[in-house]
Amino acid sequence: MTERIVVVGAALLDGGRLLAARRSAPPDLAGRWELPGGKVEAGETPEAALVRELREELGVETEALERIPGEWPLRPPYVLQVWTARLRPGSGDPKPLQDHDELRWLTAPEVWDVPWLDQDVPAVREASARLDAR
Ligand code: 9L3
Ligand code: MG
Repeated sequence: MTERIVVVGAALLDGGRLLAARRSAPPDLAGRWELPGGKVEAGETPEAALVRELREELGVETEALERIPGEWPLRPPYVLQVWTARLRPGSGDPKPLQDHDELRWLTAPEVWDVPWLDQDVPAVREASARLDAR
């Protein structure tokens, strides 16, 4: 039996744009862009983890919308799952408070302008399809 630990990533959508966050740590991931999020804690739902992680990392209040089907391998035992999400009204703009040093809102034609983490690429492809649909 293999222990699996879920890492949630947020495809945060606003006004037809997707939020990308540039990691500042750890050194092997720094400079690459990701869907912000982090590890689901014991007893926590993935949706609750997503809301908590975006509050901690970006200082925003969000709502998880729908799971993007699929699951992508990270360094074992971690696997990445992704939900679309939106800002709650009056939440304000995301700020790179923790783990990131730059944020960018990407329109559909800009989605591949940043060097995403390899592990996030399949999920970003799925997320950008939702962007086109919005
Ligand atoms: N990770 C990969 N893609 C993502 C996220 C949120 C996380 N979109 C990887 C990076 C770390 C691990 O998962 O190796 C745990 O993430 P964090 O808790 O450092 O954000
Ligand atoms: Mg994180």
